[in-house]
Amino acid sequence: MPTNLPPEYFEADRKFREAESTSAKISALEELLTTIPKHKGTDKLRAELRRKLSKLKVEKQKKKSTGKHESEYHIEKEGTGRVSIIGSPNVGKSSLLATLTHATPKVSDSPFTTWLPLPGMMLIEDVQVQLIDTPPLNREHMEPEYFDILKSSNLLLLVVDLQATPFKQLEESLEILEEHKIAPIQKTGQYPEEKHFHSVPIIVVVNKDDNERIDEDFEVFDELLESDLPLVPVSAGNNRNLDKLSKLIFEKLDVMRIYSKRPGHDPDMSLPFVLKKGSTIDEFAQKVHKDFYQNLKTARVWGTDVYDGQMVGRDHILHDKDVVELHL
Ligand SMILES: Nc1nc2c(ncn2[C@@H]2O[C@H](COP(=O)(O)OP(=O)(O)OP(=O)(O)O)[C@@H](O)[C@H]2O)c(=O)[nH]1
Ligand SMILES: [Mg+2]
Repeated sequence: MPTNLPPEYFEADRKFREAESTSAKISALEELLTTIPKHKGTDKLRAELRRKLSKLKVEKQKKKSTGKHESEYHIEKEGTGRVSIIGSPNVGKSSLLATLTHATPKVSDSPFTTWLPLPGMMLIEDVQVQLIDTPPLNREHMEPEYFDILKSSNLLLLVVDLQATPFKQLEESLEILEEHKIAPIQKTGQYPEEKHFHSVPIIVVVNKDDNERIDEDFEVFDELLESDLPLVPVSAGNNRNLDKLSKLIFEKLDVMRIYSKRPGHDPDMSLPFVLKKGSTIDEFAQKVHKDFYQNLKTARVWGTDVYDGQMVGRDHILHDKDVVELHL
């Protein structure tokens, strides 16, 4: 790789590698090409990127003409994690998506309003999370692809309605999931191992806890339920406890944010690299650029369990909000 590439190149390169959809990859690659100075030393790199670009454009064209992704259940992954909102009819799933994202799902008093999944992006601190509203869980009309969305999710928000029949709704929802071999990760031990359940973390969102008077109903629900699953009371209608829910979502995604710093510069605090909790310098370097990964000599870290700018090795375990400077 040419050594005299400007900082914008690395920023654009990272956007490209984080892009999930073909269209996002194409626009990131086009931007990346504009950041490379035109001279002999960059000829090879520019040619390689142009080849990649035309391959992606052909891919996009093919998808269009074969209609491979026409299914309305096909939703491209975006952001750091995918969180699906599920539950019985009318519990407030779509209302929750509407309050937490810019998406505008249809909300109504009558059950079975939502027929297709709808995504929205939710910003939790500085991390973008994909939230998907789904049709109500029931036994009559469920598309098999519905369960594929759940299985591709990093977390499920199982919504119940505190003002209706929350016990029954929770029980039924978990039963339907079980019938489709999906088990809460928190309860994996309680499901037969040989049946190969797909396990996914679940948060039970107890919706329509609109005011202090109803808080008591939540307390009773919580006490009687004695569940291993984390519960959070919210009101999508009155915007209650949404911060608490966001925090819990972030926690359950099990990720951490790492900010990169170039030697002699301030750290870039605008856009974190998002890594699985417990990742090391090695894994961070891999995410930043393959050159760093291959040629890394040392790294300096500011943050948890280190003194400012401490030199660390490849196997140093990072923590949420650490700042890292990689040295080749
Ligand atoms: N009181 C109260 N009503 C709510 C709250 N959240 C949603 N609702 C109402 O509950 C009804 C159902 O809301 P939706 O968001 O459409 O519910 P849903 O789970 O998406 O329904 P389906 O798509 O039919 O499964 C609507 O009348 C909402 O206005 C809440 O926090 N408090
Ligand atoms: Mg709905």
